[in-house]
Amino acid sequence: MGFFKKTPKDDNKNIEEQDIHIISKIDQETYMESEDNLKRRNSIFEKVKNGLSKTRKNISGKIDDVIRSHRKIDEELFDELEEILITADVGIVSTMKIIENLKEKAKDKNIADPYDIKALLKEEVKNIMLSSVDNNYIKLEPTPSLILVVGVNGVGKTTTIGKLAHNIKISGKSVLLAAGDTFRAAAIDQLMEWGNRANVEVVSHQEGSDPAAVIFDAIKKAKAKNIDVLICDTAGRLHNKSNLMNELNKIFRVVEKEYPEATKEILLVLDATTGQNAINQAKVFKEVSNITGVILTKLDGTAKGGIAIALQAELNLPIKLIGVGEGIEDLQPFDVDIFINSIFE
Ligand SMILES: Nc1nc2c(ncn2[C@@H]2O[C@H](COP(=O)(O)OP(=O)(O)OP(=O)(O)O)[C@@H](O)[C@H]2O)c(=O)[nH]1
Ligand SMILES: [Mg+2]
Repeated sequence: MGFFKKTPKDDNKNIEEQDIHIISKIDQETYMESEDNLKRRNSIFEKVKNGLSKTRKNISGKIDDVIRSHRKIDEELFDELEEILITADVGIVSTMKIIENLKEKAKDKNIADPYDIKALLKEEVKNIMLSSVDNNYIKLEPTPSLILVVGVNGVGKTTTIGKLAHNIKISGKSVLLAAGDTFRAAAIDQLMEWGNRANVEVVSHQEGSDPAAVIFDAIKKAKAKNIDVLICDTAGRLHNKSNLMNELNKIFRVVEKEYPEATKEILLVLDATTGQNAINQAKVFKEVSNITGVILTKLDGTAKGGIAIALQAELNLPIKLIGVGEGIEDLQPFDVDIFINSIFE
């Protein structure tokens, strides 16, 4: 099962393959009308909810405890809620904003019962996430499109690319992969293996070769073969900022020069289990490149999924995909409503 909108040319494929998750602007609008889309949405919700169970316990569970222990709404209640958000890595700036708005709303609405605070808090978290970015969709249209995947070592770039390639492929688009991580031979092999699994071709050079040259060749091939989506892996070294900047800039120049017509996404992969480190990485990458979105992996392994809120609300980086496990089904589109419902239920 994939999650990209199926292109019309694939309408004749079997039903099983057509039963894919769809999260695009158009489909959001038709969710209300289509039972099918509702089913898909529910299946995404189930996956995401399971993956976020640790974060839910950490946020929702603790909020329930705090609310239960308070008879009235006072400064102490707000302080305790604030602490819960901060320890869940929501980030100080967004936490302050959320609590401030919460206090105001509670006052405006004359809320006196602590039990009513939770729904209000949920609403405020949602507001702050929605107000900071336009949307959370990966832009693949008009084709051809190119996705450049960046991020430090071990965050999940290559496995995510494999899953993404599979999802885009079964949505009916042609996909090509570029093994732009030439640092280790194993990295190239790993991508090749994903290419095999997803039945997608991989452009690669030898270990140690110039990543920009790999991307150059891949673009040439994508053009020659009329490929819809080219996904490029990159090395995750971050010895120092100028090193990273040089390598990425060289790749960006090649992309701009050779593929100006392509719809582009530069997706930063971050490992949610690394907490504040992930935030720092986001800041560095944002400085050196025009990141268009974040793929937040390993949310299943952490209670600090609040990082998604900090990334989106403080750094204005739209989360586009989340990893909630190691399986191919565990890469899911990010949807603010589904996320909030998953951590507040
Ligand atoms: N639990 C869990 N594990 C994940 C998730 N995403 C990726 N992983 C695992 O993270 C590990 C590292 O993934 P890679 O794809 O090799 O990471 P990378 O960023 O390409 O690493 P380098 O190539 O060394 O820079 C693998 O064991 C993946 O299975 C996720 O959402 N949840
Ligand atoms: Mg890799």
